[in-house]
Amino acid sequence: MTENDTLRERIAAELAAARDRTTLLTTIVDEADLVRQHSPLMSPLVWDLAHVANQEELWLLREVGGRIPMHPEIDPLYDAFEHPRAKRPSLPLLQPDEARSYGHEVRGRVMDLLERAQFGRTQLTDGGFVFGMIAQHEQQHDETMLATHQLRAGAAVLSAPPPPPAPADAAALPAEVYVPGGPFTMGTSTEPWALDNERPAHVVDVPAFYLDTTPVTNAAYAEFIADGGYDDPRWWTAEGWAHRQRAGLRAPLFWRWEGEWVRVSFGIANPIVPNEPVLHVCWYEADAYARWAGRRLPSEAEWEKAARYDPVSGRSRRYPWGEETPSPSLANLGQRHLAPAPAGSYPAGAAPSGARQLIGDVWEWTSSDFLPYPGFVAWPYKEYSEVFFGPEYKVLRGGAFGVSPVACRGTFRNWDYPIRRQIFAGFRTARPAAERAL
Ligand code: AVJ
Ligand code: FE
Repeated sequence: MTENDTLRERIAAELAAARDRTTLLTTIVDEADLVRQHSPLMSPLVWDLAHVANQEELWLLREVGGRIPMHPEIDPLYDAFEHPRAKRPSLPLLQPDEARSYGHEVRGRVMDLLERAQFGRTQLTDGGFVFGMIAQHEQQHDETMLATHQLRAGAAVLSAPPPPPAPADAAALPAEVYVPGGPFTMGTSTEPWALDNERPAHVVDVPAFYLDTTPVTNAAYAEFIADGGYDDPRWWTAEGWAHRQRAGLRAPLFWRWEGEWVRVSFGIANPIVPNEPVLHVCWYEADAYARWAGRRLPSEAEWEKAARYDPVSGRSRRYPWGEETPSPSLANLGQRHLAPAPAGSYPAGAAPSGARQLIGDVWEWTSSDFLPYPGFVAWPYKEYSEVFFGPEYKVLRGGAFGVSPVACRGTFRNWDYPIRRQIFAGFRTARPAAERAL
């Protein structure tokens, strides 16, 4: 097999995996549920269904294949910048069967195109980039649709085996790990499917710090609540406190008090699992918890150094464990499970520092604003990253159980408003290591 054939197979497999997930998430509910808006924060599922097809048509059939638009009149309906999510249900959207056949038709033509594709004739196809971008895009919407499922009221429809129990050494792990100070390489210039905001590779000097070995657990977070953390403005920034008051926050989203804390997960209520990483907290809550704990959130650079820096070689790895693509023994990704694994899971996926679960389980809020790296170039479109850069968005790292491996790596950057809680976000805390004796 030629190198091009190997790439072709990989692309076909990633596109098929994304479509399998999209199909599952959009056939397991009835038509009424597909067109309904389950939360003003989310699009109706039928919008995501046609939007992924429309993006695939735009980038692969039109940009790469030079084809004319299949249905130019629907383009504005599926342009995320034309209509906010809350307004999408009132648009003349394609009906579920129309959206499915549009997606099917686009995919059929893409497979024909892929058959004959010559990679690297243009920057867009070099290394299969734009095909990888479209597979990642569909998987990102599969995660968004999973969040819509979590917000959906009514009987549970999704199910998956629970994550494996914590390994034997989990309870005995040190609370924090040490990450040495000094320069490391952040971002990438070589990862073929890395998106524009992950580029270019650049050196950042990060002073020594300590980082939680695992994400903060439900039990630890419940202590913050029990200690009155939601009622003490000392722990909150001014903006965070104002938001806590306005929004009436008193526990993570989907928690309710029934004499004990109960969490609703994909339509099923259960007492919180003490050693499971906390989920569905906003940045303000994570930041307040950290201050209550006498700590702080890690910066984005600290997070990436903890996840990628190998002190032995002095180089940055693709993933905490090395170069190998994620597998079920390394990380909880890909919607194989519908919950994070217990804190301390995946010892094989640990970083050189000993930190576990940096990839998978829960997105981790960092203290950092979403900003371009030095030398950033918007590519191939400004609306992926550039229009979001600025202090309104905070960066999340590491991916969650709902994230596909194709859309997750040590350099991957996610972002959202600091008030958002419907995403699969948790966090871990850090502290500077200046006091460490040499
Ligand atoms: C990277 C998750 C913030 O959902 O807004 C999907 C991904 N961009 N379609 C988003 C995305 C365009 C994006 N996030
Ligand atoms: Fe999109």
